Parts: sequence; structure tokens; C-alpha cells
Amino acid sequence: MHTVLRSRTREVVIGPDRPFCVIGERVNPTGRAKFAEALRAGDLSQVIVDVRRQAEAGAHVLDVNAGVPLTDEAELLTSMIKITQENTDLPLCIDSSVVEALAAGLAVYQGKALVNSVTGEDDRLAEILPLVKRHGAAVIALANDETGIPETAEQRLEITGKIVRVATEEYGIPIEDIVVDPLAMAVGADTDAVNVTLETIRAIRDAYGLNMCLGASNVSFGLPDRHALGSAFLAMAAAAGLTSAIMNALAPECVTAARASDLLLGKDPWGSNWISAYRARQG
Ligand code: THG
Repeated sequence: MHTVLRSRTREVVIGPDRPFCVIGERVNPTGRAKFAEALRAGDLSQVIVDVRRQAEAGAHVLDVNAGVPLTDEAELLTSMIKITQENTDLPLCIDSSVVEALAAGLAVYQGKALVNSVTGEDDRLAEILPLVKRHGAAVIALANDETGIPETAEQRLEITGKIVRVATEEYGIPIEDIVVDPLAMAVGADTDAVNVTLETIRAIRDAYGLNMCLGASNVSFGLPDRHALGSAFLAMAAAAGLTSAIMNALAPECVTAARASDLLLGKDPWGSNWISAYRARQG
């Protein structure tokens, strides 16, 4: 199962036989008051900084989120996508819960984007999947619906099945263009949260073989030493079948955990990526 993403000039393939795909999360004002304030004022200079840093740190794809309260999200998101594509050739993941913003973002995006995201809710499927189809994009399918975030892997698998059925049968979206988000929650709020996520990852891999992507930083919210938790989680999730994550590409521990998982899981023949990344760090 290969999910192909493209910018104007570069192609990235997500798949179980490929290196774990690092989707950089930093072009996102959530929890960053100064960044949000600058964006509100029309100052996009920090976007350029975060784009360059994440690309240098080894991100394969960049998530772009324009969630600043009290702004025209469609307009801000299109500006952020344009400036991002002027500063990197990495493909983008267009992150918004506002349908108009996703539509506007897809209209200016050059290449094949990853739309983030659709849920199993009927109205969301009906609004977002036609956009995905029209633009030939790929889409992240969140395993939740109108009843909220299911507490069991079985329920998350069931919602995944619904989204797969509707996207492929009603909209003709290729199954490989569906990337499932098995949902990562804060382990500090629920001791069992990561167990449920890992069980969901294994279930989706075994039932559908689909690519998967989740917000890895969610796991460590509210806890100290976030990167240590993030790196341990990424290694476990990769072993369970996760093939990509929206994650902090500026945390070397986390990126290294993804690269180590590739080698340990047989996806980096002869350790050539591992060794060349090490050599690059030595200068
Ligand atoms: N699934 C999907 N998309 C997602 C998420 C997901 N997109 C948004 C989010 N979750 C993933 N992105 C982030 C971005 C930043 C942080 C966490 C997840 C984060 N930021 C710091 C904080 O809030 O503490 C910012 C602080 C700072 O750096 O100054 O943790 O789950 N499909």
C-alpha cells in the first residue's frame, strides 16, 4: 500500500516498506501565542523559519495549520501554503477543520496534497470527500464520528471501515489515498490511552493494510520530558504498523527514534540511512 504525495517537483511515498514518514508539525500556531499574534498581523516570517528548520531536520512532509482564532482561516491558510511552497519542495499536509479553508488551500496548492482531515460523520464526509476527489488529493481519515472519540479499538476500526467504504464506493477515491488516523491521546490524562492507540494501529494494519498517521505530540501533552515520551511512543507505534506521524521534526530524539525504528524493523537495508544521518551530524 503506497500513498504518493507530491509538491511541484518532489514525490514522497508513504508505505509499510518505506522509511517512516516524518510530517513536521511546527507550522501551526496552536499553543504559540506570539506566532499566532504575528500571523494575525499578517507577518509570515516565522513560517519561513519553521519551514527551513524542519526541512533541514529531515522532515519529509510539512503540516500547515492556520488555526488562529478570529481570523479568516481560508485566507490565512492560502497565504501560509503559498509562502511554504516558495521556501521548500516538500509536499504538504493541509490541516484545518474548516471546509472552506481546505477548499481554498487545495485551490492554491501545487502538487498532490494530504488533506487533514475527514471524520466518519456523514456531513463531514459529504463536504470533504468531493474536494479530495476533485483535486486528486490523499486524505487523513480520523477514526471518530458524531458519537465522539471511541474508547475501544473495535469502534475505531468500525468507523475506519465506514470511511473506507464511502470514500472508495461513493466517491471513487483510491484506497491507497486514505491514510487513517487511529487517534493518539494524552497518556497523562488516561493511563490506557496509548494501549488503545497501539491496538487500533495493529487492527487497521491487519484488516486493511492502510497507511496511518497520527499526532504523536498529543501523547506527551502536560508531562515533563516530552521528547523522551515521544520517541518511545514512536518506536512502539512504528512496530505496531504506524507508517507516518505529524510530529516535532525539531526534536532530534523523535526524528532519531523514527530512523532507528526503520533500521530495527528491516526498512533500512544495511543501515545505510542510519549511518549517513549519523555522518551528516558529525559534519
Ligand atoms: N491528528 C491529525 N492532525 C493533527 C493532530 C492529530 N493536527 C494538529 C495536531 N494533532 C498535531 N500538531 C501539533 C502541533 C503542535 C503541538 C502538538 C501537535 C504542540 N505544540 C506545543 C504545545 O502546545 O505545547 C507548542 C508550544 C511551543 O512549541 O511553543 O505540542 O492528532 N490528523
